[in-house]
Amino acid sequence: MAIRRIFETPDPILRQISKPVETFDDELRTLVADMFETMYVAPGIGLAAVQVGMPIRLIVIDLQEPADPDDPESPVVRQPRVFINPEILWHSDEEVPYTEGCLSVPEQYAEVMRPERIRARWRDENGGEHEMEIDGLLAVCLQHEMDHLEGILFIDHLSRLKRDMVLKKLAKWRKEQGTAKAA
Ligand code: K1U
Ligand code: ZN
Repeated sequence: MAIRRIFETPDPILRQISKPVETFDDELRTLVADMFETMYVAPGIGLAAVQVGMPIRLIVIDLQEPADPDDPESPVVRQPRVFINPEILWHSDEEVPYTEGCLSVPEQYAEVMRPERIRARWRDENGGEHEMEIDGLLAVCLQHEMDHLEGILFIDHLSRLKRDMVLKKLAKWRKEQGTAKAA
C-alpha cells in the first residue's frame, strides 16, 4: 500500500469529469487500498479517485464513528466502504445543512445544503452491485464525493461572497504554512 499525493484547488485535474470504471482487477484494488491509506493518514472520512490524480468514478468512505454513538470517547470503528460508478436513483425534497470540509480545500469548512436522503446504486471493487437508501453523514459524504466525479467542489455550492472568503482564508493558511499557492 502507498500514500498518494492529494491534489488541491486550483489544480485543474479536480475539474475533470471522471470516467466510468470498466475493469475490476488487481490494479483497481491496489488503488482502492492506497486511497484508504491516504484517507486515514490525511485524515478524512472520504476520498474520490480524482483527488489522487486518477479521474475515474471511484470513491472510498469510512465515517470512523465512535462504537457507542452516546459516548464520543468510545473507540472508533472502521467501516471502509467502496463506491464505484455510483448513481443517485432518487433524492428527498428535504435538504439538511452540514458543515463540510475537503482534503482538496485544506482546513476550510462551510455549511452546504444537500438532500437529506438518497437512494444510490453502485459497484464494489469486485464488481458486485449494491443499491441502498442512505441518510445522515453517509448521505452527505457520498453526495460530496459524487460531486468530485463531476469536477465540483463543495465551495461551488457557496455564494460568490462566501466562496471568496473561504479562498482568502485558504491563501492565508497556506502562507502561514509556508506553502503559498494561488487560490
Ligand atoms: O476531501 C474529501 O472529499 C474528504 C472530506 C469528506 C467530507 C467531509 C465532510 C462532509 C462531507 C464530505 C473530508 O474528509 S474533510 C475532513 C473531515 O471531515 C474529517 C477529518 C477527520 C476527522 C473527521 C472528519
Ligand atoms: Zn472533497
